[in-house]
Amino acid sequence: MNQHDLDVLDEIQRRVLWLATRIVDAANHDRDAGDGVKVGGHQASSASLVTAMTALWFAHLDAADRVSVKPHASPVYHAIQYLLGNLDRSYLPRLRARGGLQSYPSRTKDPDGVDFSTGSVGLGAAAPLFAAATRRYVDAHFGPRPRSRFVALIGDAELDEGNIWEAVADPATTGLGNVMWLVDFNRQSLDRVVPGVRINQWRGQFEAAGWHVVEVKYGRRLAAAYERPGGEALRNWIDAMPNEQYQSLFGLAGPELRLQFLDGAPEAVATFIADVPDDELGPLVTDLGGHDLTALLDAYAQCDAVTDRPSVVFAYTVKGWGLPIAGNPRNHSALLTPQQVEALRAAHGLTEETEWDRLDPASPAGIRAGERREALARPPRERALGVTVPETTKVRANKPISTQEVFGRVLVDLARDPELGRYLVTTAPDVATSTNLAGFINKTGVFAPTAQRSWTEDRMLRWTESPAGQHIELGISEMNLFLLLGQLGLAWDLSGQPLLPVGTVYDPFVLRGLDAFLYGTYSGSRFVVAGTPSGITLAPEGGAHQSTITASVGLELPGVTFIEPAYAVTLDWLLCDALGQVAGGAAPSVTAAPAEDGAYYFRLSTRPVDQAPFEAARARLGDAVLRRQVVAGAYRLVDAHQAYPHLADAPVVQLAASGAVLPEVLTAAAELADEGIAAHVVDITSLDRIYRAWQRTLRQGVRTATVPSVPGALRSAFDDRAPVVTVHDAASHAMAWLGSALGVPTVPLGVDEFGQSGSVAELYELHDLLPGSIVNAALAALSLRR
Ligand SMILES: Cc1ncc(C[n+]2csc(CCOP(=O)(O)OP(=O)(O)O)c2C)c(N)n1
Ligand SMILES: [Mg+2]
Repeated sequence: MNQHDLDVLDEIQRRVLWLATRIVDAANHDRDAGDGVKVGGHQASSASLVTAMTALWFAHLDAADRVSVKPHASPVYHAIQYLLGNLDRSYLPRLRARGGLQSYPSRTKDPDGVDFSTGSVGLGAAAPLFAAATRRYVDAHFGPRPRSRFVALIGDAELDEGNIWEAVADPATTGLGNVMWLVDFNRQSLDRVVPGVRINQWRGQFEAAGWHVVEVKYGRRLAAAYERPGGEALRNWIDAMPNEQYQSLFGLAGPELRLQFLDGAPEAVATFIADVPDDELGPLVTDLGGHDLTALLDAYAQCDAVTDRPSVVFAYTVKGWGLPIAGNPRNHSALLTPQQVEALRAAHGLTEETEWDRLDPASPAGIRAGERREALARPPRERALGVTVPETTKVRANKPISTQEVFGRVLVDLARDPELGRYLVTTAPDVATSTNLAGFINKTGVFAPTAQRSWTEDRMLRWTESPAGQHIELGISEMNLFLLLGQLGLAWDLSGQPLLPVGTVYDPFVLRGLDAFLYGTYSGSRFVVAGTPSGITLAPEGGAHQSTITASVGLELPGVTFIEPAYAVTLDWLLCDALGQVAGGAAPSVTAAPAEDGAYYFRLSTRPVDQAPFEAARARLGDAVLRRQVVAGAYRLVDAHQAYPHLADAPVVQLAASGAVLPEVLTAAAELADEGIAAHVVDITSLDRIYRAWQRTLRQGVRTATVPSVPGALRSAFDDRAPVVTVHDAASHAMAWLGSALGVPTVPLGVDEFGQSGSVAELYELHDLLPGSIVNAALAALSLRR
């Protein structure tokens, strides 16, 4: 790049630094919400990345590239989008304001085309890696897209997060030559200067995982000094100096700085810098490569040249670069004072009238911005998959069968659909076979970028690895599972190809990947995940494998629809409906609610369950009505008055349950009938949907000051006068709200302690889930009537 172009970029980066700083300043000093809560923002963290980001957007990226921006650099991103002309000026004073710019980059809420949401440190680094893995899959199956580079701009302390190393280590992410991570190596985290010199350890870790590592350590001034006779000593000393000592230099000047710099240094260093005047010493020894445009552009080019593995650039930077708080160990959340902002404004040649201006379109910098805006413009992407997911598959169950087994069979059946099957992609963290994906894998094969020879013959499981495979196998990392699912579910946007992603995981370990699960759904991703097996019903497996709080998690997660079917046909209908929603509403969904956006979490079991009671309900209600109710979240499996006409005037109780415990509930209903009590049995297929239906009517009532009605999803399955017993192989709390919704006494039964090994019957006894306990709970519920 010639000097003229460098000068133009330098002018742009100075404006970016000003705008990013002022955006945070305005949020804190130009607005007053009057609630006493600090607004905050990160001027120092932003300044640290100004040079690297200016170089990317104004000299390196293409329209097809996708970038994840470190959470605390969101002001820099918005400043750049503003200068490019992609963000309206009215947003600039509205960082952290409602409807304004989000504190951290958000795909779904920011107005200027954020590629990856970030905020929970570590996840934003890994996301582009899995997006690149997704692209590799998409290219292999649907033909190559225009080449994209997947870039992550990450803080150095983010490397402390374990999920980073899980992502780097997984074979599914190896060899991705279109990935570049840029580590903003400012040697500071939130609280402190990162102790010691970590770079060598990190370099080793990346290289061991097969990554290409680049260091951008020195700026031009330092590099030139090293070339002078004796410069070697200076270089060795700066390289060896602990971070803490180096950082302490930023606050110093003059002889004081010289003294601190030389503390512990060999004589040769003192001699070498003896002729550097005091006022030049600071700028010299703090001249780092992460603020040198040429050094950075050169590093980016080096990464482009390495196409067979991911690259990571360690860019040495200054936290607070160009600001009076530069390098201060306490600068993470520090804000410039209004006086400091004023001085900065003047130093950048701006006034209060011109401070928010874009670059003059007639100036070289403005012309550059205009050219880059055009070069980076993206074509619109199609979100929906143009296929129809059937309402039901051909899977039949004539004998007792578990939901986990049905899940596997439904997937195999859908994979046979010539139109739909090719969009299905499954993934699991080393639990594909134990979660019943073997049938799907036998049918479609395992994905590998190049065909792999199979060394063993297994007639039960054909583990054929090739670019045509539709299952992506991961190592045991539930974080990676949810990160990959999240990116597969965004392939429509980031890779121009909608997919139907399906993941499986042991239900207890959903919690292990929970932050990445949240990350995916917060980013607006759509996928299906099955947590299986679940609860204490996987009895002999014991307490370490028994999930009890996952139902509550599924119920409460925004952007996730939690589904827990008990019978084969209900699972078939619900899974087809969910995939239809993922496909983009192409399925004739029967949910009364507006189209759902997000993920579908199926909590399943390995317990074989007799299907006859469901067939009886089906005969009674008919498929059309029944399917609508099943998908809406609840249906009456047994209507006591129809099953036992002689109990027409008997006391009525309702037993509500989800999943594996339904056989005990049915037995309890029969025993209650023997005692002269009419017990309806309600199978709750989606606790989440009926909860939301209830909430919707309540909120409607609250907002319009009207009397809320009982929502349809509840009315068709429940009696709003009879007391309720809820029965769940999960924490009793998850269903306990039903009594409130219906306005009746409720006795919630569930698992509120850690489990242990045993048979299903033994454990159900231990946790009061056997029919006898359910009968007693029903009597208790009846006695609570007023
Ligand atoms: C998972 C998570 N834990 C903690 C935080 C709070 N936090 C925000 S930034 C930060 C330090 C980040 O340091 P670094 O990555 O080096 O960023 P920079 O120095 O560039 O600001 C911490 C602990 C967070 N955002 N996410
Ligand atoms: Mg840092």
